[in-house]
Amino acid sequence: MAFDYDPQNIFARILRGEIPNKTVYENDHALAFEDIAPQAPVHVLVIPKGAYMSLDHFAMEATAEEQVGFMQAVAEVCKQINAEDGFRAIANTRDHGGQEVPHYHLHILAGQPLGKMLA
Ligand code: DGP
Repeated sequence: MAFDYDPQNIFARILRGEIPNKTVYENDHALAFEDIAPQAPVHVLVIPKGAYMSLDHFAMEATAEEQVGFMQAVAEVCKQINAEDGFRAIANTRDHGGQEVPHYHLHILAGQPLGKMLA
């Protein structure tokens, strides 16, 4: 499928410094910051710096270096949030997945029991 990235999406604007964010961690390939509307005591978004719309776009087209950099950011967030008790990672994807911002982002939710989503 063709991935048609919109450079005006809100996370692209955050990456360009046009909109402030509460940064949790940053490296050459990824930025982690607090979600503006937290759904749990800890709610961090990890995004790649490259122009990828979704998890599948990132998985198919990002370089190995970008993918490693992204996962390093995930690891750093997990260290910072005291993840021993567990957490949930979600990548809403396009319409059926309920994705609102068309720049790939991984939600990391933690800090309380989150219930079971899938039977
Ligand atoms: P999704 O539905 O998976 O596309 O989630 C988008 C998330 O992005 C949602 O939890 C709210 C968050 N969000 C939207 N706009 C902003 C913003 O300007 N700053 C921050 N930090 N988060 C935002």
